[in-house]
Amino acid sequence: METGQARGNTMTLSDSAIRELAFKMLDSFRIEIPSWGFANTGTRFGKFVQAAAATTIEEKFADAAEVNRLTGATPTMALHVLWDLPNGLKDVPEVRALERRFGIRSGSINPNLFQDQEYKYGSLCNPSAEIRERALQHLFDSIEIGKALDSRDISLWMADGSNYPGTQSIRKRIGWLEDALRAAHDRLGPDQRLLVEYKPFEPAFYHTDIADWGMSSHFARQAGPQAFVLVDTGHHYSAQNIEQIVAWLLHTGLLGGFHFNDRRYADDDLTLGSIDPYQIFRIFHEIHCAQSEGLPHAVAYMIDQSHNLKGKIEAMVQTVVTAQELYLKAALVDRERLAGLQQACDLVAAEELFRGAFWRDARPLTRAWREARGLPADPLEALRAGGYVERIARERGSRSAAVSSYA
Ligand code: AFD
Ligand code: MN
Ligand code: MN
Repeated sequence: METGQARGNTMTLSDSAIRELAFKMLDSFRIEIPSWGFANTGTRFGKFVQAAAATTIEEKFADAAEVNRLTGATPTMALHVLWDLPNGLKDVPEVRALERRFGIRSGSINPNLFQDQEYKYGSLCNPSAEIRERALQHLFDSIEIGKALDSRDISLWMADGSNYPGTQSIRKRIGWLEDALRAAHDRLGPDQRLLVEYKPFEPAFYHTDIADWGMSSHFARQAGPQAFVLVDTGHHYSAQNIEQIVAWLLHTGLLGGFHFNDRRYADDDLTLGSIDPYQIFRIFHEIHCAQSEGLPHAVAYMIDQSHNLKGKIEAMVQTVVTAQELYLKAALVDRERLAGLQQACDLVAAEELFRGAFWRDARPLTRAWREARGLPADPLEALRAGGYVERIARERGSRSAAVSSYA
């Protein structure tokens, strides 16, 4: 059996030490799945409904439970306030009962400040003080729902912005948003966090009010100490160096978490690692480095994908399995050796160590971990063999086709 001796790429640990480290990493790796990932959604060019799609919050919890049964890594589900708790706090008892029934806890709470007609010209940045007030009240209500569900994170994304030069005052909108986020921060419970997500484009195409990590950092800083930045991997221009942004956010103590997905052109919400797995590895590497140096706060790993073509649950399992493998590959970088090579500017040796860790096949280790934890060795295979999707497609078929997206 090959020892763990470095071939210039990964750890200089023995196989058993690598296995122990791998198990420790996988035991601690948790990634949150989005309720909206189980419902019928589509693109602006149409939606292909799936017979197995969830149309109720109960079905979303059931689907999340199946993903967690197969992967052992997804104990929480992100909720979207309007889609999952249409009656607000009144829906909390039902959600609590579903948590107990399916063994899935409510995860981050996602306000919805982008769908109502009144938000046509913005929500928290709308020129109308009355609409800004209503949007802020929805944010306050979302915070209260989070408290009632013992949910730590309020995950805030807004579609605010404009489509044409000269149609809005960018600076006035900055001021309105600063006020709103400070007010929201003051409503947070002691253990809650406000995660401020940025996005440079879509649905606003001239300017968005939180367009990049710098703006998001500013809003988080000025809102208060419980506000952080949320990095959605699809929310960047194609050439951007996301792991450099992550390194900055780690350095400044502002990294709250991620919405993981992959992209070829824009915010495509493709399955994580389907286009550029190396980028996700590089992101995880930055976090492993910071955490090994004592990163003081939690980083929320969340998936933000909702598939129009792939099977919803199959894509979710595929994403979680990919995330586990990339997280583990990055964890097995021999960071001490790498630091020495970086210090010595031994470029090729540093690069060979780094990308060698990316090329390592982590699947034998993830397979061994699953078998040791009583999980299916191949979650995708187990999903197919288990017949869950076929069963729910039979049960839900007619209803799912009738219900609009984001139900
Ligand atoms: C869309 C937005 C953003 C948000 C998500 C859930 O682009 O990523 O986090 O919907 O509301 O993907
Ligand atoms: Mn997102
Ligand atoms: Mn997005």
